[in-house]
Amino acid sequence: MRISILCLFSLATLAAADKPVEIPAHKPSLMPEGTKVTGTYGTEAGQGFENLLDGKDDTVCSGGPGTGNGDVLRIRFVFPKGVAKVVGITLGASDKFHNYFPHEIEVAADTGTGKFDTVLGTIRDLGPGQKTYGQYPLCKPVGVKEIEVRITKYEQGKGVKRAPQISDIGLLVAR
Ligand SMILES: [Ca+2]
Repeated sequence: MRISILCLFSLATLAAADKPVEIPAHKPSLMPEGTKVTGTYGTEAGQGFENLLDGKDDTVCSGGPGTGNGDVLRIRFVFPKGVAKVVGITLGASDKFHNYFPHEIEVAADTGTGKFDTVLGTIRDLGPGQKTYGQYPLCKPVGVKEIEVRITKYEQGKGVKRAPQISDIGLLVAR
């Protein structure tokens, strides 16, 4: 038992350290129909978490005043049936005015344990506007029930501190 726990820990450590892993050919995918999205911070009116799901860059999710207080910010996606062969995520653009944008995002999954205890990987060197936009393969294919996007480092802006703006979050799945 002790050995298997150590093995799990080692795998998580490897993923978090961004060691090279063989990631098969993949394609971007919107979050499945019926996905429920919530976050640990408040959003501006009309710019809520649901705007992350529509595949459109002109609908954005923006934090309310004071939400960018330095804490790790979490956005959770609960899938109606689970999704097979996930290898990463896609991100839309961030704040084009260079005020509120992510630097680093960790992606964790619930693979059926009921906890977000599988770290798929960490995305570094994000930034304002199009610098955050892109496809981010992270891991070997894994089946997931839920995803937690953790914004671990971010620009808080000057004056009013806000959680980073993001226009969309999708999945990357193996072909
Ligand atoms: Ca959107």
